[in-house]
Amino acid sequence: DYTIAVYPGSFDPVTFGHLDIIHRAAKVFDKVIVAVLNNSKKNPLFTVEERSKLLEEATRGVPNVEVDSFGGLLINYVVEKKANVIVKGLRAISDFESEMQMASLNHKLNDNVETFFMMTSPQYSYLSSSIVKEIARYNGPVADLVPIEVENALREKLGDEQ
Ligand code: COD
Repeated sequence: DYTIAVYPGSFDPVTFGHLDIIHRAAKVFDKVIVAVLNNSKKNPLFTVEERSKLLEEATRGVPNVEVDSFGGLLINYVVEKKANVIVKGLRAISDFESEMQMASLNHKLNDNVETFFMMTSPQYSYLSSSIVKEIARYNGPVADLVPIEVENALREKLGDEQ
């Protein structure tokens, strides 16, 4: 069977932690759709278009990865894309509770879709988009945490605040 996996997130912005999950998922599943949540309510730093563009630049070398965006319920989007798997990354115990809740709820909404978890690589276990934004806001070094395009976009976006 051809397995299509959806890897959903805010990706505000994409980090090396996200990219590690994307690369590893691309080896396991036939196609990986990275789905950017259109979440104006969460007050993201980057627009959904900016977040998608940064993801596209960062995943250009991986042929079976596609970047898209979605709004509303994730499970409806997954069905619309004819996908059968949701991929999530797990960093710490703190991720577990909400991820367990979302996986259970999504399975209750549609039991043909399974959520697969990948453990973060140890070197990225501390990494999150929020941490990256905080470091960038105070002019700290983010080169080890995000691709160069993201670093530049952060500098541009936060330039007026500094
Ligand atoms: N290492 C490994 N994995 C990581 C790392 C890292 N360093 N950093 C992040 N991740 C993983 C996260 O655990 C997550 O799985 C994914 O990458 C995306 O992370 P974020 O922070 O960009 O995205 P979130 O957590 O804000 O995304 C939440 C969703 C968009 C998935 C969720 O809100 C959702 O599904 N919303 C749609 C509405 C819906 O259906 N709600 C009901 C759900 S039951």
